[in-house]
Amino acid sequence: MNQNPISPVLSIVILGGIFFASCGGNTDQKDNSSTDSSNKSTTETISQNKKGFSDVIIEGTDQMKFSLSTIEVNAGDTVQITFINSGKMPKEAMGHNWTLLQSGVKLEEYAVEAAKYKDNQYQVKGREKDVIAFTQILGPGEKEILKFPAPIKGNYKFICTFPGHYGIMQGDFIVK
Ligand SMILES: [Cu+2]
Repeated sequence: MNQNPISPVLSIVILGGIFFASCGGNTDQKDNSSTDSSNKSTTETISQNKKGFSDVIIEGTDQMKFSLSTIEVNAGDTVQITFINSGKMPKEAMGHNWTLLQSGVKLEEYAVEAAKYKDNQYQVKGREKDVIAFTQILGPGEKEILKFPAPIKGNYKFICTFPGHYGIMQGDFIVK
């Protein structure tokens, strides 16, 4: 098996995450028993931590659903997607990923083709340019953080490419 382009992208993403985490400027976290920022469940809107940064938490569930149907970010932002499989079902039966398609890519066409690529995280080999960012297929309780620059202004689609999921597991990713 050759090294496909997935690895460098994810490496950058993960390194970016570490970089950001280590540079976090929050110093007043102690002695605050009622910190609700970390356990707030984000179900409908994204939280904008600070200018230029979009922090998005999204879950995939055993009901084959994403917890968000729309994600809005600002052009020029660094986007951080924390994707969590919050279900309990086995990965083989109810695995999920979060995949952001390039604009103009036909969602159904891509998803149907992607279902043939189990050995490639259900991403189509040779169509890497059609995908802006994606997580691995996650099993129950697993989490992955992506970080990438927001694409240019426009409307995009995010989907789960696990076979049979895209019909329900899809949403709008809007760059304003
Ligand atoms: Cu799924």
